[in-house]
Amino acid sequence: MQEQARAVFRHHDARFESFWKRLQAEFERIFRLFHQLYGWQWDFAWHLETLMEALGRAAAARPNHLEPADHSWMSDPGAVWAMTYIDRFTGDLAGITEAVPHLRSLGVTHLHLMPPYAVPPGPNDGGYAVSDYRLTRPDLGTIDDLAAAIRALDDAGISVVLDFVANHTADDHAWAEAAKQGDAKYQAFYHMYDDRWVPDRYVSLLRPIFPDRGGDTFTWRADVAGQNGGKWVWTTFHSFQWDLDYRNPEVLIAMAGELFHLTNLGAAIIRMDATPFLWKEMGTTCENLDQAHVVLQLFNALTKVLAPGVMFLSEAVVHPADVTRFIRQDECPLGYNPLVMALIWEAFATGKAVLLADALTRRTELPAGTQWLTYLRCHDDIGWGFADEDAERLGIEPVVHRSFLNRFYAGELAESFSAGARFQNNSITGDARISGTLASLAGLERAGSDPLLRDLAVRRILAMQAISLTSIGIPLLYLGDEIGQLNDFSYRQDADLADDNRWMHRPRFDWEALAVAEQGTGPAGQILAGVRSLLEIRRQHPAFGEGVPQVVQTRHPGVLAYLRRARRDHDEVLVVVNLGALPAEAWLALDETWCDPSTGRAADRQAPLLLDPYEYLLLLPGRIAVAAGPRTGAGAEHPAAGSEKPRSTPAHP
Ligand code: OTU
Repeated sequence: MQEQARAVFRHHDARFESFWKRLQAEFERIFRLFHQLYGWQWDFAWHLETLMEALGRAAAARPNHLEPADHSWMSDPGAVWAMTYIDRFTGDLAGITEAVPHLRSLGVTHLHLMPPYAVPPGPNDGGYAVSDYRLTRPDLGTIDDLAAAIRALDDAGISVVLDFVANHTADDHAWAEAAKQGDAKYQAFYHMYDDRWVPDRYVSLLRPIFPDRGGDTFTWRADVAGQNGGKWVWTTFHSFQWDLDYRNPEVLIAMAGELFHLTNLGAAIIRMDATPFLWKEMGTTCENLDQAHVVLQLFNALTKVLAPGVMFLSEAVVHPADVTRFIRQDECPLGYNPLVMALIWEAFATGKAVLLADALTRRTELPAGTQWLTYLRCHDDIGWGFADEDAERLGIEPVVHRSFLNRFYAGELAESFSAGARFQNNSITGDARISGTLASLAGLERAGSDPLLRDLAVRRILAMQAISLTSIGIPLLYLGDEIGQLNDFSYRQDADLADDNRWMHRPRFDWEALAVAEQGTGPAGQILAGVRSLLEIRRQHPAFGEGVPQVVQTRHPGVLAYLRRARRDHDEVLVVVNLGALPAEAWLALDETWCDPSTGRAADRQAPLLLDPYEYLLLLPGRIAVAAGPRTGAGAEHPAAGSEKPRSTPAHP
């Protein structure tokens, strides 16, 4: 076996040796996980062999320049992620390098390029309907351009994040086409049925993810050869996204092959799309099943052999306890934090810190070697994914509260500052999610040209960013938000996009607005300067790279305060944020005095801390004299934001 495998590597003996070593280290795990899923099949051993052969071939084909990465960045406070659609950012892959100066100015270390792979003509869910992982969308460039862009970004110190959409393929993927022709092997790649007998057994327990489609998870496809002139196909998302059936080992092996191929393009991180849905089992909700975790762990073990530096990111937008279960060192060491995201929005709608503070306290702990990605907006909608039981414990009725949040952010309430829209309103359950850009949802759109409202909106945006960038995990920016881009309704003119209002918050990146913002004036300039200085402070403090926040009582329901601490350098920062549009008086339960070294502004339990509307402070332990700290222009409005040098703990005078 070893000699057979060595032959695949031809003359690359050293590379073979290291591959073989990694395989030996992982094989037991691979065997166990594969056996857990398919051990009952008579041809189990043959499938395992096929999988191992694919792995060996991928390892032999892996380009030489891709070295194992080091993962110390995970606790580096300087790690910053950004995400974008290539076409909407720089037009194509070749243009990406032109964006490097802007990315650098934000300190971006990781860039998620939304799916660049081949898609069907017509609607394709922003690339999440993949026709072929080995080809790119022609308007973006070729697959070689993709590899070159990854390499160029890497040379500029920016690691690339690419998607693996494991749950489904597009309905024109070669496998789907073969299934349409009646090829039994490929019909068994998907969940497809001649009549409603099986679908109806499943459907009563399934949650419609895109209820606009009418509440059915299955789609009748007359173009699939079947006894009744078509078949019912399992389509969790859109009718053109066909769910794969991982109970079939051939599916896992085939998708592993695609994963290997895309891993060899050189991405440092693979974003695992829609992880909760990977495995279906009758009599269950078909979300978050144990086998979905096994599939991911198996992909993880295989990738450890192929590309030990590559790391998975889990995209799960479900109950917070289920979200956390995907985040493990041997599964997806990184995971989006949709709970903190949603609760930051909740906190600014209600002007109350209680739910967010509770989540930061109880729901942020993760296993060692893993980390959250914290964000305010991504390309998707905002779902109110807090746990019912958490809300109830705090005296909040969850269904009523979600309904309030939807009305608030859809701009249906008189007191709302938001210009958002409902996404996938479920008329049966009354449930909905929210679309809109950060700036539009946070009030900049509705502010119009009113200087007072504009000022409030900018403050609100920066206060939200302050929490997103300092509360937990690694920060993620949706590019365009750093210059306050507003909703874009041009998608309504494009027939392929018109029925998905998430496109309103996916505007083309406005390079002209960036050039203006660089002058530092206007809302865009203030937002950009504020975000940059928050990121700059973040970089200087190991406290933001590790551990979980410790909430500090403020005796004001609308003031959130938390402490970040690092073992490294005994670094500590206290973050205080006024969530409301009115000045607030907080009394912080602190044992010592904390202060802003640039202004000398101090907080302790002896005196109230007076905060301006949406003001945020980043305070350090100790008291210093007023004139002692550096003060720069950028920091004038938000005092802590200006200091450039790494801060050591200021001494008591
Ligand atoms: C993901 O989101 C992607 O981020 C979306 O852009 C895609 O449309 C979708 O998958 C299909 O590929 O429902 O509203 O628990 O909630 O995977 C967004 C996870 C989504 C799902 C999530 C999904």
